[in-house]
Amino acid sequence: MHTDDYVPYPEEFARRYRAAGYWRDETFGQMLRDRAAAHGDRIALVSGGERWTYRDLDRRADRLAAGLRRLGVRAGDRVVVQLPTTPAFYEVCFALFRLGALPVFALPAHRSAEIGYFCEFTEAVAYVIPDRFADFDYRALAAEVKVPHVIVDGDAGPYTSLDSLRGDAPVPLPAPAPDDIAFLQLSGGSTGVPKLIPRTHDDYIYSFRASAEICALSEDTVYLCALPAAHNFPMSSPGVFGTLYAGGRAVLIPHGGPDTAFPAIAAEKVTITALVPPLALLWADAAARTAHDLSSLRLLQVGGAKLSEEAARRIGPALGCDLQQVFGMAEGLVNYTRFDDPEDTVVTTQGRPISPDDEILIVDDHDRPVRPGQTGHLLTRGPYTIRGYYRAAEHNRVAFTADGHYRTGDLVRQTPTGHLIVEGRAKDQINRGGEKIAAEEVENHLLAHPAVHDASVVAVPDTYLGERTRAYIVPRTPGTPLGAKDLRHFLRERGLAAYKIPDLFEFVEALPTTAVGKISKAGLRSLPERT
Ligand code: OOB
Repeated sequence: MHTDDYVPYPEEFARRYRAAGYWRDETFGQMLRDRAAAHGDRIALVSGGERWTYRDLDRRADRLAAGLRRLGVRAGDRVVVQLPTTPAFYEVCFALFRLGALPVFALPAHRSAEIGYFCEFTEAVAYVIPDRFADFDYRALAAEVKVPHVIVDGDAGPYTSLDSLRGDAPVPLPAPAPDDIAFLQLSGGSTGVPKLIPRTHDDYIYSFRASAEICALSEDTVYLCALPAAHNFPMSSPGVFGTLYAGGRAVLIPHGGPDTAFPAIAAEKVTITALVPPLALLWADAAARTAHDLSSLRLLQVGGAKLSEEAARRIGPALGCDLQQVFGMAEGLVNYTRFDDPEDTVVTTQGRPISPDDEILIVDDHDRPVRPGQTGHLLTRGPYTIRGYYRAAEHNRVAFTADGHYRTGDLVRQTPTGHLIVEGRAKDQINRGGEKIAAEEVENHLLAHPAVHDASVVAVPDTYLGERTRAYIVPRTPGTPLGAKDLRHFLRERGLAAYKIPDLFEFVEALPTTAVGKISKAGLRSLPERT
């Protein structure tokens, strides 16, 4: 890949991370090869009636890599992958990893606005989709996107079927280097267009290997992937990749609701899973009424958004297992509460970093360290935190400090034990039950409506989701009949993912401004709700 595309770790840091044993020259392709050699007959992935052993997954990855190569996919190429949580998701990942091509991880909820952007921005050579998922036909979405190849898991219609690429005999392929970029992950972001996160084999494998150790994963682990597979949390914290690293078994389900998850836990004797807070609360309530045996569950990880202390105290006992809080980000840094933490620490903090070499700085608005225990902006640098976004030189100058610390946009304080407590957020983002929405992205789409003069999008508290989205709209001509319904329809027509469409709309004559004339989001957040 072109070196202008990403910011490599400085050589002195890379040397240090290797010397410390974090980076062990492992690659995804070799990792799967080694696991298949060590326990080829053990089950790696379970989904509905399908059960793939480590050997199945290894062979399938080889064959699909050969098929993709025949199609023209080469090392360094980008391929947008928008698959639900199925074995095919991992088959495609490992095939691309073996080729040295880069998956660009899209979420099933993304629509033409996001997918069109990913394909164009990364100059993707292919786009991989299911035929249908959750009452949506992804082939219709593909028709709106410009990309050389569309590959469909299932009924391909006019496109290339994944099946047609699965029959090739494996071909020898040059292995990617451990410090090569392995894939592009999506940032929650706070900018007009989503930013992409380049992760290397070295850094990512370290993050889930160390996570697997912290969570005590082993060959006996049965991990339930209840969140969308493409999300960083169920992918690597320790997630499905950490489970495969440990030789365990991953159970894949299409949705994380109790109706789907509880039978899967009972049938497969699931030992660990990861949830966002609203889902964890739903499970805790449903557990009281379920006939399914959940007693195999030992650890419930909750992260992606702030879990209240009250909820944290309730969840473990309700599900009869340990709770672990996880505060992570696709850019890198992940914090966990530990098994030997006192209960108060587990319910009141969001954990401490994975690595002794995760550098944590908590600073004021002028980048000066705050006093110990005070709240400030979290900056971080370390062996699995990126040094820059993909093809974003300009944005990188504001998102990173001159010496390479990532500005997380989170407001935190640190306890004397090194645990972090998330106190809020400085970035202009809505965290809707773990799904991140950049206010500016939604505002730009709203401003494209001919009858909208101005628009501002803010988070408002919500008892179930934690936060939801409210849009303030200044119509172009006061009194024009412009309603929430029109704007929702307009955003859907523009191909915006449903979770980004504001929950509430307020029509106002003007937006409050700050002393220097900028729109005051704080002013908007404090306005009383009228609808
Ligand atoms: C995870 O990753 P992203 O990239 O979707 O979102 C990262 C952001 C953080 O900067 C923070 O604002 C928020 O999500 N967040 C939390 C949190 N975990 C994430 N805020 C409060 N409490 C928490 N426990 O969300 C993610 C990635 C890996 C593991 C877990 C979560």
